[in-house]
Amino acid sequence: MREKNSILFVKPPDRYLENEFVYPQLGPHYLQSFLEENDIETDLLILYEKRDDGFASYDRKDLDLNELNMLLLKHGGTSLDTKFDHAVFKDYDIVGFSVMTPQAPDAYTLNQLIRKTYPHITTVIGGSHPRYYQNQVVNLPSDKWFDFVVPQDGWVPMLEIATGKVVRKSTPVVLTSSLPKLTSLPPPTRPYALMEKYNFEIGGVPAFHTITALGCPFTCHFCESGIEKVRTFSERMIEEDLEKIAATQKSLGQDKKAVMFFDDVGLMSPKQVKRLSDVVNKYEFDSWRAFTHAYLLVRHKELLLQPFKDSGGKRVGIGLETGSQRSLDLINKRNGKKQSVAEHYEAVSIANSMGVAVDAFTMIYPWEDENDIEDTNKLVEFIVSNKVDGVDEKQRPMYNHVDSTIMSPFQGTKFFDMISIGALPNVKIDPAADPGNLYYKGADGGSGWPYIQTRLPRAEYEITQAYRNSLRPSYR
Ligand code: B12
Ligand code: SF4
Repeated sequence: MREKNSILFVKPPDRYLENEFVYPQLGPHYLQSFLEENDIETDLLILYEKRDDGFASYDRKDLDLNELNMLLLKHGGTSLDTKFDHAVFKDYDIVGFSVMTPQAPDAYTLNQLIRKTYPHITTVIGGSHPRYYQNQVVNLPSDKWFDFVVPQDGWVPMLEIATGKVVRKSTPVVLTSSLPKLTSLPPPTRPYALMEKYNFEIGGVPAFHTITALGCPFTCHFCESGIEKVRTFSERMIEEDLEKIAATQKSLGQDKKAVMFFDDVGLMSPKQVKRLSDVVNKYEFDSWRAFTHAYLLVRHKELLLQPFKDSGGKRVGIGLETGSQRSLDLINKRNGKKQSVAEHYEAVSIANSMGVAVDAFTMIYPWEDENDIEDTNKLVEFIVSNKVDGVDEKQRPMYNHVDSTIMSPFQGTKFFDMISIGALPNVKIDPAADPGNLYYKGADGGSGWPYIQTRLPRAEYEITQAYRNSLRPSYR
């Protein structure tokens, strides 16, 4: 009998995504470093599929294990990148899956394989899928269920499982934990062999991403994070993370480097922008990107963007969502406070005139008619044609970028509830929708389709989506 449990984290494949190696799925990396601080070493298995057959349909196909590849990252720093072989699980006592909803069917398939082939293994599921689909996960059939279901924070439950403080029972055990503060946690692991595979640029410079906080003060009805309490990581932790990212980029031989802050509470106030700019400067990043909001840009203008720009900031992400005032009102981003489409136009103009390009996220909503579609087309056409007054690190002109997606109402969102009670006329969700089809941005910029009724037919929305995405620049 080994003295300590041996633990493997698993990231299931993201088969519907255009590129699996754009951003690492950070959840398990935060847990790894926390366990390491508690003298528990863990390995990480990144599963991915190499797709070379083009993308025929946005609808999910069952997982073919022969198509799967695996990158095994061992705690000592060694790694193995090869075809998937389930014998990889054999020597572990605990296998913990980190699962977002579109990954769920594959995670279930892999868990079923483990339960059948290696019954000694305790299996755990964490991540945003069990958070928002807890009932479905707990009620999986017995050949697929997980011994532990962790719907919220993973730090404490994973420590308890690893140290044997909790033991498996004959039915799934739910371990719910929510740390009031995240200030004493270590930064995520950044395994070299994984970071080496990532390929994302900001303003012409290779970039990795991180987050500064969990939760969000806004209330978009299409998003599960609406009014989830904001919990920030400590400044020390963010600094340590940036230091690690910078060191990894250096050892990868990247002479220029950038960082992206992926949370929605990045550029919120002049004070906060200044604070982030100082850290970015301290670790000598050439460029960075973060998210902001249209009304904040309109309100603070250069007070918000100047420190960003002075520290190399080239692009901001903004959820501009729609050019239809009707849809914007329904989204309710600011919890009852009016937000206007006119501010969307103004925010883009302000950023561009300061030499900052905008990555605009827009959506098509299933209640939209020809007028709504036309209004958003106008907004998108404006964004892609508005001139950005600056060049990137490669001295190329900068362009705004647009993502056009079709809203996928995950469980836990206000729109899911509204549609379920018939509060949005002409829209019905397919109650049997496969979670693997619940994604809003996948290969070829396409979206999954979870509806049985929408205001316009699916094909019209998809033609609109393809048109908007076709306006995107060839680089950013
Ligand atoms: C960065 C980001 C991305 C990045 C990187 C992915 C990633 N997961 O890191 C990219 C761009 C690739 C991405 C893509 C998508 N994303 Co995203 N993303 C985020 C974001 C902003 C931060 C993720 C993060 O780093 N969190 C920090 C870590 C610490 O949190 P965490 O992953 O939840 O992990 C904690 C717990 O869940 C738990 N845990 C996690 N794994 C495990 C494993 C075990 C064993 C245990 C015990 C616990 C555990 O412990 C951790 C610490 O408490 C989140 C919102 C957010 N703030 O979390 C959305 C979010 C996760 N994304 C979301 C969505 C919808 C998507 C997409 C489907 C969008 C699309 N393309 O259609 C894809 C799905 C990609 C996929 N893997 O399937 C939703 C997920 C909803 C859902 N039901 O799953 C979220 C919650 C945003 C939202 N509110 O809509 N995303
Ligand atoms: S989509 Fe809206 S509610 Fe969700 S994280 Fe972004 S700003 Fe917050």
